[in-house]
Amino acid sequence: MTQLRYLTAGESHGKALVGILEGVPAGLGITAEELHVELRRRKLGHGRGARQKMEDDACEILSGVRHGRTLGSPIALLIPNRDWRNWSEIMQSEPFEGDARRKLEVPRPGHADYVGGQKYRHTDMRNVLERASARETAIRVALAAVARKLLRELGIQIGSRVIRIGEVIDTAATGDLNKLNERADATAVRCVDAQAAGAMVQAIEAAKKAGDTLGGVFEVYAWGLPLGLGSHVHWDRRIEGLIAQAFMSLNAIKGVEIGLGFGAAGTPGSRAHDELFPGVEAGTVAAKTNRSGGIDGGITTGQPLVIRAAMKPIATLMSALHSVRLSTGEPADAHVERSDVCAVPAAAVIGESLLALVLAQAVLDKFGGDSMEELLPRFEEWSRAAPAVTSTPDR
Ligand code: EPS
Repeated sequence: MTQLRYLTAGESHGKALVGILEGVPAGLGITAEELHVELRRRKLGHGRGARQKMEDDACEILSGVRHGRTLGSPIALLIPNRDWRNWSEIMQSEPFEGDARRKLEVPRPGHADYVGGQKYRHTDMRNVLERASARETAIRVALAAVARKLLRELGIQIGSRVIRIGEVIDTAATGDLNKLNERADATAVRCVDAQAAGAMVQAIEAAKKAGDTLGGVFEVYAWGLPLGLGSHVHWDRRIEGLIAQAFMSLNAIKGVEIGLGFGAAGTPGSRAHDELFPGVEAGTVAAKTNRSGGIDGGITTGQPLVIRAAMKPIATLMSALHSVRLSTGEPADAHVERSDVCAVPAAAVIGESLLALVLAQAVLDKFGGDSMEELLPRFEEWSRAAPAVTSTPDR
């Protein structure tokens, strides 16, 4: 069993989102404001709908933290949904008969509506929509902010950029990872190149006008890692498997790549791997490339992790797709309700968060510790004993 575990609960238009993170060592400094920094980053991005303006995502720490430091006990977080006031009757937990408002009877193709409704025997597929909604990711980002803080104490950083929205691709080099988030946070769609950002915004506006939606691709990086997270010895300890699972758990993600990813399939072996050279310091090893994306054989090499994920377009279209009214079996336009046109920039920040949770889990599984006091020296000693593969500039 892994040391760090989490659970979330909450419906999109329910009263609140809640989450519990268990296994965080005691003595980690954390404040609600540090959670808010990440929650605000998640709200960024052109293409979100009216709901984003309504929600302030104010997160309350209910337990597990005292006087700004973790206690080692479960950390419980709460994000109230401000929209709840408009849904308090429709979404109430008390028995409530005869209200057909906001009932969902025509499933949206590509959404969980139909399969979820069939599986859980719901005739009103709002009972599926509410939990299938990506609103849930707000609480995951809040929980992950604690994991990020733990990683940062160890010198591990995480950042992301959007590289594609619809047909528009940002081909600019990622550059200095330490400046990545600052640059990406500053553009309207979390990409690096200002010109590409402008074209992406235009593409989103055109999709909106057409009642359509757009997907895209984002890239997540982690750097400052030690060698040795994950393992080659068993399928469920391989770190790329854990990362792929976490990314695939994010709504609308249909593909995940690490390093060269699908590109490796067409690259000869002579150009698909990272040749090793003596490092600058005696006893260390360096690579001029990072085609592996920082993972070999299920184990981190210490080079930056490079993960790419493809998000499909959101399944709620204002120009509805063909579907079926399940009560009559007749063709009908799919259910339409307020939604986003494009959420790829938000997904990138959520991807960072999911990676933080996986990496914090892997760190705690390897080094353990009930307190930061215990964890930190173990981590440092290991990093000296088994130095990371260093990156040398490509010449
Ligand atoms: C979502 C639909 C929209 C999004 C929501 C996710 O909400 P609504 O149906 O209330 O307009 O804004 O995302 C969030 C509220 C959020 O915080 O990310 C969906 O159906 O997945």
